[in-house]
Amino acid sequence: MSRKVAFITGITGQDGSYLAEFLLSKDYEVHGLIRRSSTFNTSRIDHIYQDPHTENPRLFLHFGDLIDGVGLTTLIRELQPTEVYNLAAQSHVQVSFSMPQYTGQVDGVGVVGILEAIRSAEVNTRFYQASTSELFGSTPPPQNEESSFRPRSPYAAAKLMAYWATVNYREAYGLHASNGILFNHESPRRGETFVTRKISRAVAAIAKGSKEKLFLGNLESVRDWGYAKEYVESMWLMLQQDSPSDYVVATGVGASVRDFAKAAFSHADLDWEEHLEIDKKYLRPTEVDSLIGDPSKAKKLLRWEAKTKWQELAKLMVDSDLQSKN
Ligand code: NAP
Ligand code: F7E
Repeated sequence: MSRKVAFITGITGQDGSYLAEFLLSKDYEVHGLIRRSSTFNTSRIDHIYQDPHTENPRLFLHFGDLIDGVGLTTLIRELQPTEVYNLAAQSHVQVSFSMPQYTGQVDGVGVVGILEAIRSAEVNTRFYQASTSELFGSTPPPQNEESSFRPRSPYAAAKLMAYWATVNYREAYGLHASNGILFNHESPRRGETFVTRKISRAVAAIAKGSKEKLFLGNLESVRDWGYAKEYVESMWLMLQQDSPSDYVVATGVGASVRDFAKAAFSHADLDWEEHLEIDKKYLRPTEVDSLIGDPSKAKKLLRWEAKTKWQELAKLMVDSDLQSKN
């Protein structure tokens, strides 16, 4: 049987944790890059981590950082992964306006660093880059692989560099490198400051009586929200294709932030207008008004299709936060 060794950056994040679970279920040996932190930062993967001293451990964690190219080169040379999934990023769009240079270093230059690490380590591997619908920015929907990129944030500008670096390593060096242009995907593991999780947590807290109000910014923006657990399979499918390519991954359905909030409040039998207020501090200097993906290519070539639509997603996230003790 051929070796199946995956290296995942961003394994402690939402997508990294689902992808690690998925690859372990497919009998991969999984290696993840984690950042040194003064507190534990592995809560999303603790349930799949086994003590490396037990018999046949298949998940291994390594300290590193996307901006430490030397460390990445050493690690990649040592591990000889057959698949590399680059999911690490400063992934918060609003935060990128406060930390534009850092976001550029991690999300843009850092990706060149990992591509260069693969090249200089002379490892025979396939590469997945976590690209994003944010690349489309002000281009009106529906957006597909041919739509123009018009980034509207430092985050999107950095991801644009990473997108083209990935394409360039494919063309220049024949690397099996693919961009997954994923539209927003959410889950009970979504970071607490992204809008869907902020809503589901607040709805649960209000239902339990421990909170009164939810403060949000722009309620008009439209997003194509899918379920993260399903989206990680599309990443794997891209690397199983004979040829590398770039794919839009989306549900094809859009809803506004207001729609999502209304659905979440109504699932807990709460009146959204009573609890939702606007706080201008959550408005961004430039906004992306509407992202709705056209996932026809992924459906045709990867035979991948989103199953969970945003209404169901809102319910499952509220249910999970209602059950949670935090
Ligand atoms: P996330 O939950 O914010 O996870 C980000 C991961 O990157 C975490 O493991 C984080 O580590 C790690 N990280 C951050 N900076 C790093 C650095 N300098 N070096 C090494 N690791 C670093 O993000 P996600 O939602 O899972 O998204 C995964 C990827 O897909 C990201 O690249 C994101 O930009 C992209 N994306 C996400 C979506 C979406 O809707 N979720 C859509 C399109 C693209 P810590 O745990 O230590 O912070
Ligand atoms: O905002 C609006 C906000 O932060 C969604 C990342 O995973 O998906 C994500 O980026 C919308 C925006 O996600 C609040 O202005 C209103 O229009 O949940 P978000 P995002 O910016 O779409 C893309 C595809 C990525 O690649 C990114 O990594 O909701 N909004 N009020 C708010 N957003 C937040 N966070 N907080 C609010 O209070």
